[in-house]
Amino acid sequence: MEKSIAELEAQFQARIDRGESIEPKDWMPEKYRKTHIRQISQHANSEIVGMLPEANWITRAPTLRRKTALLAKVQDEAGHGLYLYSATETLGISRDEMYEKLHSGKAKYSSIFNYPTLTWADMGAVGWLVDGAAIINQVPLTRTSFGPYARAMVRVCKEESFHQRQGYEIMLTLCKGTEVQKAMAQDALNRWWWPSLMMFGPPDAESTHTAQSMIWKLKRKTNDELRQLFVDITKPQADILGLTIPDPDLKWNEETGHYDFGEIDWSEFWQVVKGHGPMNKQRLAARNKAWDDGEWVRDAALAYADKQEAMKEEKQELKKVG
Ligand code: BYC
Repeated sequence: MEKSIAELEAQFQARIDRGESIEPKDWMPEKYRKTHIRQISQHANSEIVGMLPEANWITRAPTLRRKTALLAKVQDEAGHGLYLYSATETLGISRDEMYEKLHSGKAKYSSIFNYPTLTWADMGAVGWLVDGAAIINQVPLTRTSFGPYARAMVRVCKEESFHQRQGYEIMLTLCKGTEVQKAMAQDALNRWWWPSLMMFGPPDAESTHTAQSMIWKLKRKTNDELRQLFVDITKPQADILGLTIPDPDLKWNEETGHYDFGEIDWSEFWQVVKGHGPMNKQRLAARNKAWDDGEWVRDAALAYADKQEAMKEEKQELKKVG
């Protein structure tokens, strides 16, 4: 007798509760598939759009060593995007459809990449804070229930820790430098601190997807838990740099064993998510331009593939005749 959807869903949830990995060909509820397409494709988009703010500084890196490290980092982000688009494709959506949604502004990517990178110190602050936040968010995702996503995260996290260190080292060098260099590092921290806290998403009480995603083990920690962890880890790092986090309410709380921190400006977050951040238009325009400029490469690759196919068929015909 065929199982009802309710029975299949119960069996599916039991597999997740036992800690089994869900693979692309396994039966899964339609909502599980859809929310994974949503989150993983948004994540892939973030990696690709996330290349832009840092690519902006490759030609202006102060030394050859810095340039090489920054180039490698930006290239790594492209790789992360590709693993994640591939993982999403296993759920039955094509890469072209995901690109189309990104380019038309329908698909989301992380709010953080809609802020400008104004000085070299921003390369330090982005590596330290943005990649630092990414690691905190993504380490729990190495245990996410969907196999291809979990496996992609293992490699991504290894690379992100190199990125975080190169960013922190830039900050450390600036902070040990002249007064002007230290001021530049402080200014970058002032601009990137609050947007970095927003990366973790809205407060749990207002998060649309957290509750269900925790049940499916798509998310292993909530937005607020991860944000708190980030603050607790990052504050001592700022102290080592001798920099001040721009939050007068940030203080150690003996009772909770965590740092308390000030109110986040959620209206700014939603403005950016809705497309009205400082750089939203430029980011989308840059992605669209890259897509249009790459048309001849896609055409040439397709023409080559068609030609190869035609030659193969011709050879097979000749074999038959001969
Ligand atoms: N920006 O119910 P919620 C990187 C949306 S790449 C924009 O809590 P969820 C890096 C959310 O999509 C960093 N939108 O959602 C790359 C939802 O809208 P929809 C990217 C956001 O999914 C290059 C609505 O708000 N990392 O690190 O349960 C260089 C309600 O939110 C944001 C990932 O993508 C945001 N910040 O939780 C350097 C990690 N936050 O979809 C570094 C994987 C929320 O209903 N993703 N929204 O239209 C996640 O862990 C989760 O998706 C989130 C959000 C924690 C981000």
